[in-house]
Amino acid sequence: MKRKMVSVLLTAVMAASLLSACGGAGASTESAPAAAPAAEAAPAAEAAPAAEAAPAAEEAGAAAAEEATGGADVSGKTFAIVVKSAGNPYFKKAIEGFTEVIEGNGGTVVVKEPSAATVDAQITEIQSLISQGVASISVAANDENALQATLEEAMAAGIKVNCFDSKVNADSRATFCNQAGTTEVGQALIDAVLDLSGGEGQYAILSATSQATNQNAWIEAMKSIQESDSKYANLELVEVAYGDDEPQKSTDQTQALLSKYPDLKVICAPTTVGIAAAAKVLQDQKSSVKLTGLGLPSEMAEYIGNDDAHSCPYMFLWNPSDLAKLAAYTSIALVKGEITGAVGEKFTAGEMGEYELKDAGDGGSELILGPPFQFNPENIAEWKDVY
Ligand code: RAM
Repeated sequence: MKRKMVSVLLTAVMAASLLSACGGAGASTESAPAAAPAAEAAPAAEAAPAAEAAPAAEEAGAAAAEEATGGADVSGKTFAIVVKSAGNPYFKKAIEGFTEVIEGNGGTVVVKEPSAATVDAQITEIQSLISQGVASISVAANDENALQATLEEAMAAGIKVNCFDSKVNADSRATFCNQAGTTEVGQALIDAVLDLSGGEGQYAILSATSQATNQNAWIEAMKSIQESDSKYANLELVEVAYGDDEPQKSTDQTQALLSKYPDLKVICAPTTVGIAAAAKVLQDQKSSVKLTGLGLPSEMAEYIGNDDAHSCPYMFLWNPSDLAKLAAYTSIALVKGEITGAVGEKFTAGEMGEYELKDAGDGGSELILGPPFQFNPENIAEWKDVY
């Protein structure tokens, strides 16, 4: 009951901002005000436990709490989150968001952070979760197909499986919590390359691992958009390099790109680890090569600017904490049997509002958090302390 009351108060504080920040899949990449309140509402969650000292309000709020959370109390159940790899600040934020929702609704969280961003490391972690008999697994996949046998074994054992950030194939999951439309991300990135190159010339992509489903999907989207419109005809993609979401390897790959391609104009890094490493190399070397991609504002603030002293004029991302909150609510809905993962099903993701499972185009379903958000010199100061 107390937990439900906490949820009611949280809902009251956060509902309006979160609804607009997370439910607006149709908004543009310029929707700065929509995303800001979601992250700024986070401190309210820390204040919430004070509400547990208000037993009188508890009774009155119980029914409303049940309604507001979709009846999300999952006391006694264990929810696992499996990230791509340990030490990535993006996933630290995701784990925080996931934990806040699960523990806020009475559940227990198990966090698995493989030492490297490999599928083998994830298989080992998932096998241990199957032995442990968790209720649910949310995974950011290091490979689209290679987790299938292990995740099918988990589902056969009654464990609800969903993915977030980076998906597995449709047979290996109930549903996928996607951060943003794949084409939308690809469009934002190729348009940024076109803009920063001045409309022509060489660009390179610095990716994460060669098997990462999300990076590969965004790169494919960039390539197909480039091929489909003559306005991109004078751009030349010279190489896709892989830094494996390791800072040192990403640094080495950036340096190699600079020496291999003296005429390079732009590097696009659709990975927070890669873009941070590339930014340091370019800015330290006072390189004229411009950088864009997907980055954490906290790591990229010192590199964002419109002058020669800064390597990155602008970049994109979404709130990784909100993405994992959505994965947590999705896990709860699956465990409680409110959804099965079929296209068209709807559920209430707590204070984030109602979500509908959409066709992911791969034979399975997905939920989309919202549009990619652009960070630039005008708004980076506001965001650098948020995530
Ligand atoms: C890295 C990871 C993650 C991706 C972000 C943009 O942190 O590769 O999967 O979503 O970058």
